[in-house]
Amino acid sequence: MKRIVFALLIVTSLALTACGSPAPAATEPALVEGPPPTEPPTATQPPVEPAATDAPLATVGGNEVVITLADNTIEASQTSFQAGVTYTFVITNNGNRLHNFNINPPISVAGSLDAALAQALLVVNKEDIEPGETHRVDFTFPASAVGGTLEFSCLIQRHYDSGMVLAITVTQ
Ligand SMILES: [Cu+2]
Repeated sequence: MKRIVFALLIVTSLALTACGSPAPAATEPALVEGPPPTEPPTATQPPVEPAATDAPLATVGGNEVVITLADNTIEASQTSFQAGVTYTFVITNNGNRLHNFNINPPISVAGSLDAALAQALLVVNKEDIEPGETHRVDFTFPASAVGGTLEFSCLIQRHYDSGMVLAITVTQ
């Protein structure tokens, strides 16, 4: 008997809920409808499969890192990276002076500017990014870079000292 009462209560509450909610948007005029379709149905056409190739998918237009050098600043569109992923560095010298671009341990860690340059993972010489020029280079952080102390920099001492340095992080 209790079961029946309980079931009746549920049915009653469901009915009340249904009655309590007005039908949605029934009064809206149908002005947003497009013109009636004139195309014949195309459901019989087979779906177009993408061409199968051996090329990796992530190498075209992906993973671009924009680096902007000026006198004497360095900016990057991102400073966190993943080991094993190929990034395309797009480096522009917007300054009036020559700058180089490096991915290197800090001078304070390496011990000297020459040591930082010698231990750099990537070096783009100043001749490759003269004022107004843009240089593109692909680079993949090795697993050994994970957790290391690294930075983007211009390794010209006066430029480095005046702020052409940007700490980065590399994760697995
Ligand atoms: Cu510089």
